[in-house]
Amino acid sequence: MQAPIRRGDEVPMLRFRPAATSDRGLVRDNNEDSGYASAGLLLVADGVGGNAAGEVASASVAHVVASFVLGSRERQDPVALLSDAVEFAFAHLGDGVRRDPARAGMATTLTALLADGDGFTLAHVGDSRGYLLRGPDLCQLTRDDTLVQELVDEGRITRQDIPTHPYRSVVVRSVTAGTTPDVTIARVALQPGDRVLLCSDGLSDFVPEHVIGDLLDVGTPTTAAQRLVDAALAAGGRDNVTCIVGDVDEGNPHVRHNGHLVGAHRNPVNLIDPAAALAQSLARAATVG
Ligand SMILES: [Mn+2]
Repeated sequence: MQAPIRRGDEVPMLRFRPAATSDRGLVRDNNEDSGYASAGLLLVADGVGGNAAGEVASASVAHVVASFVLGSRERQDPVALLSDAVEFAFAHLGDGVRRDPARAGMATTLTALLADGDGFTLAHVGDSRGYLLRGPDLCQLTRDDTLVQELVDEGRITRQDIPTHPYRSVVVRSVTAGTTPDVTIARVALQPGDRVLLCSDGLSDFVPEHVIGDLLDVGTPTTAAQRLVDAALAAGGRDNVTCIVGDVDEGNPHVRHNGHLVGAHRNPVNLIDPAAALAQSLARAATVG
């Protein structure tokens, strides 16, 4: 990776030119993915759980993280901001289960990329993915929290075995009500001209990586996100699919607008308690230096 970008008088702030597209797909009855894209935050969440709880998990976690970022002040520690957001999101899912026990076991992946003006911070848990396209080269920023990835790491299977492995869909970590989330948070060095993609497994399970790279390399963030979703649908659309694309660009990421909401996140009925999430984010911003 590159050396971290330092902010000084001569170093401009960096932000995203964001785009977001989500589709229910051709087989599923509802869309349990949620997405968010703004100048300061890109996010994808893929929920699971019966009785519409998958929608509630992904939408509520997306809302909590976006609220914490929108409510934060400049120059707050981005690692602390994201870890506090994830911790509250997990507690918030617990509240959601107490309000409706039919939601027990609901969970979601989370992949979020924050631009704070000085640089970029990634938070990741589950099997959604982050990719970086720099020039012609596509690299994966995230490591899948899946059983098959662990088997690859242990040398027991190869990457080529993953698409046909019987346990390929087993996710070993996620943001689950009632468990402590084991989330990876790391600084990521990005530079102007980079393009990043956050996607749910509805893309990466069905569209080969070299095709993802080719489609990501063309057009605006909006057209690239739409073409990637279209490719997942053309491959059968067997899962909900969400693609969040951001071009890294000079500018201020601390813009107070709502950004693009897609998937389950678009429907307020999926949020456990939007007022509680906002109040918690403002209370945090008031107390954190
Ligand atoms: Mn999925």
